[in-house]
Amino acid sequence: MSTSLTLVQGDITEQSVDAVVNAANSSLMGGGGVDGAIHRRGGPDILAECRDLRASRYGRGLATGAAVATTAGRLPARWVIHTVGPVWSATEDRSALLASCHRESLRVADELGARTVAFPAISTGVYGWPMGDAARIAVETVRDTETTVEEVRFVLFDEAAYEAFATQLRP
Ligand code: AR6
Repeated sequence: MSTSLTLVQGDITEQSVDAVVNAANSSLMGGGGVDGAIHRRGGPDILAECRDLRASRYGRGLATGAAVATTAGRLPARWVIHTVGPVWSATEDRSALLASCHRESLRVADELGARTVAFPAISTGVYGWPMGDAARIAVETVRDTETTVEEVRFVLFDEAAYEAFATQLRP
């Protein structure tokens, strides 16, 4: 079965899905933006699992482009899949790392058996990636990735972000 790509303008912490993807940083210890919102609304159980991950498999942090799952705490989801987007660079092409975030998040989702997964526009906030280019990479990568996920829902915070993703989905 093919994966359907859907778009929603709104807050990712309000999505009732199996897994929510977090635009985290390699420390896994929280931050602003999506990361801050997820920890705030999901409660302390998420950070507790992140600490355990740092104390075990990820002593040096989660690498850029990699992904790992924890509980979703009090969010209306079962899991949070934390991934670390690349910081935008005008001089170095880091697109492969942004693609990797999407591919690896779907690989983790498959391992979990997640059928519905919500993605934010990774790297487009604090990390400065231009929205149109991020939308292109996100949509192309999800389309090209083999996954058992049935719905990938991009959750965009504002209208400009929504339009950028909608442009990529138009035939
Ligand atoms: N729901 C959906 N989208 C949101 C939400 C929300 N609740 N809040 C913000 N956005 P960012 P990054 C949008 O900065 O660029 C954190 O401190 C936002 O408008 O969250 O990958 C981490 O700890 C933007 O379009 O993630 C890292 O240190 C997009 O989500 C760093 O920021 C991503 O913005 C990661 O930076």
